[in-house]
Amino acid sequence: MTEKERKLKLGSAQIRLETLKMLKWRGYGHLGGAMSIVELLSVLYNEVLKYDPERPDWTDRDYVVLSKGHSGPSLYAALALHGFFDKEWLYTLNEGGTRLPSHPDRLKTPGVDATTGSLGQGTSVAAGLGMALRLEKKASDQRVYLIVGDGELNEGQCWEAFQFLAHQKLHEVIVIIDYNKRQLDGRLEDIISPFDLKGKMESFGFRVLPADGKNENSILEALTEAKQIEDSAVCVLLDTVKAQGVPYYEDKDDSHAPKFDEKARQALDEVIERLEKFVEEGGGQNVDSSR
Ligand SMILES: Cc1ncc(C[n+]2csc(CCOP(=O)(O)OP(=O)(O)O)c2C)c(N)n1
Ligand SMILES: [Mg+2]
Repeated sequence: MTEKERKLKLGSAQIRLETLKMLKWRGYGHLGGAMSIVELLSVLYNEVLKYDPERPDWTDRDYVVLSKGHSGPSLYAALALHGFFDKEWLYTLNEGGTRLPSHPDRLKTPGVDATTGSLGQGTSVAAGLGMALRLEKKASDQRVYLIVGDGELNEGQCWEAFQFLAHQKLHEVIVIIDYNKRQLDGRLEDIISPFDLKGKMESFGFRVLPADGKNENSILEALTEAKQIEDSAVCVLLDTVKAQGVPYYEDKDDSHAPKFDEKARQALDEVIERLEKFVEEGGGQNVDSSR
């Protein structure tokens, strides 16, 4: 394992750990969709994004639009771990007066670039941010990373925004689809089939880069390639599992926003214990720090 791989795996473990501790403390929450973007968040915040936690409104930063806003908890864990605010804030999730509402609010939380939660809307916000970057002719390596759910794609607004991105060849926005094959109350195939998602995005004019959303290297490779594309709209299609990393909930129908009973709490404790050990050990052995 290279030093970079170790750092990214450790980052994923930390984000998953902090998110699960927070949700377990709360007693319920959007576990499934928060878990399927953990590896993505680790790659973004450890390796890809340009940001400064001391200046969350720095205009030269990269932007993150979590359009599937219900996955706020893992974004909050990533932001806390990367210095935007104190980890203690995590234990105010969803409380009256909190700065961490269940869905992200850019006026409440340092590091949150867009207020989201009403599915579909983040796609248009990201398109606007991307166009603003282009019009302002800012640093050419600046990007907007838009994270969209596969169930969220049921919203027509996504496809309106995608048409705009493709027409404008707005490579300033990197669309990342969390293809976890499930939405709120079941499998996409049983509710509204996405059909061939890759082909669909391509037919809308996108370059589509598939990646394994459970594998940090694969995500990093796809995002690196996505950043090099400048003559087309670009989409990274992440193959993920809803609730990934939490075996008790992986691929279960009720993983979307469970309330934890005794059995679930025990299952969470097992994962938390394993992750704590992994983090204490520094994220794995046999690190080849030369690469
Ligand atoms: C406009 C709108 N309609 C309905 C909802 C309720 N809702 C919240 S999450 C969700 C399912 C989203 O599925 P997906 O995008 O696949 O999310 P993930 O699997 O990543 O959790 C729905 C219907 C909403 N937040 N906004
Ligand atoms: Mg989904």
